[in-house]
Amino acid sequence: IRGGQASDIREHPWQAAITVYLPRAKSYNFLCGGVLIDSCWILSAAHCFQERFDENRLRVVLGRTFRLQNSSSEQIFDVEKYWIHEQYDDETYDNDIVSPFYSERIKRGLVRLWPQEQCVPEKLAGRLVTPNMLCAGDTRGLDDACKGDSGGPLVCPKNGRMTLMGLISWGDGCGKKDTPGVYTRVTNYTNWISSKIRAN
Ligand code: 4AZ
Repeated sequence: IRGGQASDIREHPWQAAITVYLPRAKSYNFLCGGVLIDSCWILSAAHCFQERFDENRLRVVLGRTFRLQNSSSEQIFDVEKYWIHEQYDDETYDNDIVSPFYSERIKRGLVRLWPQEQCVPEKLAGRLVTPNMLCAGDTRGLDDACKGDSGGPLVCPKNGRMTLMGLISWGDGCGKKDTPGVYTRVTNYTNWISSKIRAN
């Protein structure tokens, strides 16, 4: 998160950290964010899994405020299986390297949804924007998602509940004025998500 504020996992208990075992380091390393959407079901960004990691190398951590600090509220889960969307297109993820410079503590940022007519390549270094994406940003250009946040949730208050609207996906840099972050438009996938859960 660029800008934003230090937060506590209890403010967004659905936040997950996905970690991958690195044999050379003999340790689990942070891979991406995720969001708990049902018991035993996490949603994240497909580009985090482009390397097609074996399931037995992956772990999901819930309930932690600090990335490397155990907590009495944490729960760690093995991953049984994951599904990358059948139409996922990795073309537009040039240099999508994983940075090791992560915040040690969970953060939150405040952004506003952008009108779709302003969510266009002209605002995003010419990169393609599809109807499966949504834009959100801080009008002050301060708070924004950034490297390492991918797969984490964008939530909006709706009828007194926080509702999942987006998954952090990409952007043109971070925290640039008049440049939004780009998120997977989760509402386009409710049928896809339900079918995966139902079938498994
Ligand atoms: C990234 O590299 C990334 N400012 C995620 C979100 C944004 C930029 C980059 C949006 O994972």
